Amino acid sequence: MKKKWWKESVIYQIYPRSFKDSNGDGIGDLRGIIEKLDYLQWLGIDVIWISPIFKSPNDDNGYDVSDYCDIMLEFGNMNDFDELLKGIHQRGMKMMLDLVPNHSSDEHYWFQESRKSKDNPYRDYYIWRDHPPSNWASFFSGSAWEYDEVAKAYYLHLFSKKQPDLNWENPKVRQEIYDVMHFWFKKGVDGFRIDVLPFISKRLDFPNINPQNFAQAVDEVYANGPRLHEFLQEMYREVASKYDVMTMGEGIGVKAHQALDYVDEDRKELNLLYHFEHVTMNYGEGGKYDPVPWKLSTFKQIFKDFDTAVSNKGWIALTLDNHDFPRMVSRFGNDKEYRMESAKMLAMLLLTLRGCPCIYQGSEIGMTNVKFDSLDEYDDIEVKNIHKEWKKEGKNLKQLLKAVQEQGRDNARTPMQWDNTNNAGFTKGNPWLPINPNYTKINVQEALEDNNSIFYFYKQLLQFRKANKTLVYGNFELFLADSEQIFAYKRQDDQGNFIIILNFSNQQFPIADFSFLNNYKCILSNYYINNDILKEWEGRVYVQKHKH
Ligand code: ISL
Ligand code: CA
Repeated sequence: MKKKWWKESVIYQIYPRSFKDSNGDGIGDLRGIIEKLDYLQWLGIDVIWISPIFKSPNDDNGYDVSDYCDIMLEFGNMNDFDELLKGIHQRGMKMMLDLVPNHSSDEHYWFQESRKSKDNPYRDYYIWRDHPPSNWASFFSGSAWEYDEVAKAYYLHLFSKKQPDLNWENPKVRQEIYDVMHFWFKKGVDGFRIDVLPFISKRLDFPNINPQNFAQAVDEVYANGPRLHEFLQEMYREVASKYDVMTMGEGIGVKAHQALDYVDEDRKELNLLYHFEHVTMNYGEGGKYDPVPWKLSTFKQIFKDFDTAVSNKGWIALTLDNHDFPRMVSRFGNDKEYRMESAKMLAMLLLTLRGCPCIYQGSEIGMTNVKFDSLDEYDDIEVKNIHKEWKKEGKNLKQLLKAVQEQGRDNARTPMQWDNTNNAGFTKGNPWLPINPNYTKINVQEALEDNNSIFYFYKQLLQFRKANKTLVYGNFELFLADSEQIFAYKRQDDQGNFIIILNFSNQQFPIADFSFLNNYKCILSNYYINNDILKEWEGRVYVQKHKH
């Protein structure tokens, strides 16, 4: 297995709007991030991935870019950016930006021109049709085809109406995006996370989808289009190959058997695939806001399948949550009686699997989901649109509120909880989204003062992973695949041999007859006591005793 700096990296994701506000306008910003760089260095992460910071009208909080080479007004300016990048590098860390190549904002100059007339040079930058050629649906409710009064035609938008899809068939569009990448790489940026990458190549026959099964439409119609890999190879050739950088594609709609095509070292496309089937595995028939219970066996199988798929030839990213999903401790742990234990146990999972772990801001202090009392309090465009839709259709809004509380994206977007002063020390003004009321107990200051905190457990695990490269490069072997309570696996190479066992439940579990633990000793746990009973949400790392 080839060794690379990016394979050994642990990534920390910042959602800048919610990280730290430096000027009291209630919105996090670049200078806020600068204030917290020592904190991130102290935690021990390697790469900071920052969700989009580019100029944007914020219909989808920056995932609608109106100028790819300028900074969002609310976040600061290019001087702030340069200082931030320098500050990150000075501390031995790297910076990964978030590229959104599938769509721009409708306020982007390209779209403003494009809609003007059929012979405008920018017309073909987007996907226009005289009539909607299909029933494609948008992620954010309604049709994916929108009539534009100015253009007198329909344009495609897989996300909001203010996020028209770019036309990657047009070589000029591809060149524009490559130029953007060059612009930031020349400044010294170390990589890109690439938003909804599997969507950039469209099926031009626009086949109708089954409106009852959106997930299927995503996997089988929207993602992995016919020219996708051609575009990725071009992107590598034209841009990434010229720098020492990392590229991480958000793998929406990518199944395990397709994963290697994205990251096979010989194919020269991407470095990492950010897969996330396990965070959408609880979508029910009605999709995201119709959740069904999830099973540990399925969860484990997904990790196993992706690991097996890329094995020694490619690399993946590892995630348990991000700005689009509920908080990991609320979702996969127990954020009530066992918040501390389960948050630590999940950290152990994240930091001992093969791939690049992505820690989402706040996970390192065990931040939890939030419950707003009414749908009107939610800010997310996805919720606003589905709320409108359900209202119009006279559907049960109480049920929707419950689903949004459980599944909504704002769970992860409430501001970072720094201390127990007003507004959790996030802002001196009015926060753009309410603070989770549990900030008085769950905050960074508290965590730093408590030796036993989730924060210090992350720090310890990060050091442990650095010191034991087996946890980076070693093979992964799953035990007890069918267990709905225990996640156990081995990590192994010629440098070492580890077994990790994690109890995903509120019940204790006897492990005396786990024969695979013979000749192994426990070297790390989220509990103090160590015997033949795994405690509730206990996680342990075992190491092989010296061979005799
Ligand atoms: O949260 C989701 C919708 O229910 C996800 O499926 C999400 O849309 C998907 O992961 C793509 O997300 C990315 O692109 C979106 C943006 O809204 C998300 O924040 C971003 O992570 C459009 O740019
Ligand atoms: Ca601000």
